[in-house]
Amino acid sequence: MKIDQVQSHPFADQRPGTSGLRKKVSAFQQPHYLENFVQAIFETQKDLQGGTLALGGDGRYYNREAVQIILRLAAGNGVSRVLVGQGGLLSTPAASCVIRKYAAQGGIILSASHNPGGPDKDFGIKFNVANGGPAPEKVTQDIYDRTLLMSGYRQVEAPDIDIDTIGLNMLGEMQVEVIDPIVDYAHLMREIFDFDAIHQLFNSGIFQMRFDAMHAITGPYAVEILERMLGAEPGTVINGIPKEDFGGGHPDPNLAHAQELVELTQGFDPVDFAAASDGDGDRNMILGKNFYVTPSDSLAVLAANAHLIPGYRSGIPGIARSMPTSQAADRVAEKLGIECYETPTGWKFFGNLLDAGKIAVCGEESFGTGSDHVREKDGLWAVLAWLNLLAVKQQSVSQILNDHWQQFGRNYYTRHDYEGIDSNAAEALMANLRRLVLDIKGKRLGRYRVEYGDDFSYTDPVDNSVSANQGIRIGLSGGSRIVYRLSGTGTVGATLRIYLESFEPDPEKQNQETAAVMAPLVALGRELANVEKHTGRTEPDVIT
Ligand code: VG1
Ligand code: CO
Repeated sequence: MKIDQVQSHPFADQRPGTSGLRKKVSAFQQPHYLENFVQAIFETQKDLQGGTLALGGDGRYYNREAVQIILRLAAGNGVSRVLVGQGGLLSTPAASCVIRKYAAQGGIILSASHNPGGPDKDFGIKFNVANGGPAPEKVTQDIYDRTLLMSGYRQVEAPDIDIDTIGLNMLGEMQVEVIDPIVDYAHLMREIFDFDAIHQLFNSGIFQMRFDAMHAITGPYAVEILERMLGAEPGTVINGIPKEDFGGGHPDPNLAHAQELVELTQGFDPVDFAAASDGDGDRNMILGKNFYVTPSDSLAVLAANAHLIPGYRSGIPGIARSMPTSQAADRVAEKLGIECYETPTGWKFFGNLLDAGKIAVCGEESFGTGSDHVREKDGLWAVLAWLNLLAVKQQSVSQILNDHWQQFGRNYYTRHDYEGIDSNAAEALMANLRRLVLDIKGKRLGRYRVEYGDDFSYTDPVDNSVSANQGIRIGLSGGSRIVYRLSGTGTVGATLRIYLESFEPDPEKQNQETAAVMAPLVALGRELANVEKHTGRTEPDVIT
């Protein structure tokens, strides 16, 4: 089969962010744009030559076209086998599972995660390495550096492959194996969790659940696992058919964007348990009857109770949380006598810790929880972990949380996002904060004393790589904290995130409204950063 050498020119804006390269669909549709980036992957990741690549995406607009483009490039660059999810689909955690199970040398995941999809919305591409996890910074830097030198790419000249039928195809010398995107992942879940106990819970007649797939990738996975394998009643999964534009919404499982689900946990005859996942299936939101579990608390609860789940029966060696995630997990680690690592935002920083066996459970405040079963955060894994706990403990979600807080104390938590602000203004705000924290230690701020202030720098304990400038931390007396960082996943302007937490050891005070408890700290956070002066905004766009 003929291999074309196509001439192109470099694009200056292909630096991957927190989780891959994300741009408007129109950017990816520019001639050579996707091709250049993928060529840079093949040229820098030499193991893929003669190796196996996993390929799939969250089904958003442009997914199918991108799959065909990447297949032609893979064949042009000497990849010997590509495992493609049927329909071009693979959730992010399923892609990680497939890479590991079939010992692929890497994977390409097409997704902009929780960002909206459609012709004028967002698209994205992520490269995962052989451990199944997001490429570490060294790899994304190599890829980016290569994109700046790109002068052409190699692709086979061939018609589209049928990606809708399971089976083996040839593209030139390269095997294209269209695989069931669900089955390997579902098997892995069955190995980890007590499916019998969860099955009984669903059959008890007194337990009702809804899972909101938000018109995104987890629909088919959740129908298979929850309804078919575990016997949840049909209709348990809502918005379960993936759409290219996610039904016009943000496939972002939080209180702002999963309103329909939240309502099912409230009012007359609320369900006992509800959960949602995002565009590519790696995020989760956990709700009980009239109850919202913050992702930071969810991580802490799962870590504290991991031994009740068959896959973690013998205990966990350690926990990790991203820096802005609340310190609830630290308290659990302390009681268990294990280490809790604080890493920069983004799942790629957990990879080394997981590979080295230093941790088994990890999470982020941004609705991400996962474990050493794959190397991505995993929405359905978190849902099954909660179901397993509910089945074993025979308690409600709110009882589990209240018990947890009594034992460990409660870390009230909230995050305020200011979206689409001017990039220069955002940079100026952060620069000011960087100066401010230089001598902030020991100062009094309202009722708090500052215990430390810095721009977070992380030294990976496994390979000693250093990641600096990962966000401003201000640690306050009594376990409170304010954290500032700019998002690395947006596609328009800048997004400022302010993360706030406040510790409450007194069980009598652990059932207050989060907004009321956090109000003084929120005000302090805004003042310190001069948010209004820099951005003109008085209120955040999203509060989670
Ligand atoms: C956000 C979250 C981060 C998460 C990342 C990818 O990044 O804060 O915790 O890992 O999204 O999640 P940022 O840079 O915008 O704050 V996903 O579900 O988009 O793959
Ligand atoms: Co995601």
